[in-house]
Amino acid sequence: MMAEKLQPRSIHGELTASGLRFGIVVSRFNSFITDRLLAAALDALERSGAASENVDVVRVPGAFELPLAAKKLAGMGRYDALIAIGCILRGETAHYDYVCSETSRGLQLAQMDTGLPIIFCVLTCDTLEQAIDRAGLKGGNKGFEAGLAAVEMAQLSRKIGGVTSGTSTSKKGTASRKMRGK
Ligand code: INI
Repeated sequence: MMAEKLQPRSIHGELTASGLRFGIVVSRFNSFITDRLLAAALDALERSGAASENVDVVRVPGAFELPLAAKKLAGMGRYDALIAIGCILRGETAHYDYVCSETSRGLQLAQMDTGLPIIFCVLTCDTLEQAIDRAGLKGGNKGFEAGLAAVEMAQLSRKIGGVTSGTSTSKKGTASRKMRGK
């Protein structure tokens, strides 16, 4: 039977970035792709109303280094959301699998440990063509999607922030400062 009268409250994050602070960690490896993802992420933040002085870009050598840099940025308590940008392309050895799994695991751990949204904008592709398709060609641009996801999660965290475990940056970020009226 379908419920007919129940109309639950909808809780979601608005796509409004005004006054929010973002950190973007970008890997230099496969920069042909990551630069395009970064440009699209910045475009999404700008179009959502983010200000230049509230967006920082941090470069790391490769995707494997994204988690540590993201966790350190989260610990600064400056940001409302982070975006991790990378591109991992399959080679002839198992190296790809290690970099993929540790990068995704590390970013998720950093997000869960700190309570700060960390958007996963790491392409994991078999071929360069697949990556190009997702960095501005047939598959759109995953960087733009990541920028919007960062805004939405930053706003959602304002609403459902609450208590987080570990070194919660949500207690220190712009959103909570605003909630405390500071
Ligand atoms: N890093 C990437 O970001 N993408 C890759 O495709 C890649 N491959 O294939 O090797 C890659 N390797 C480097 C790795 O991320 C580290 O920077 C390196 O191992 C030093 O820790």
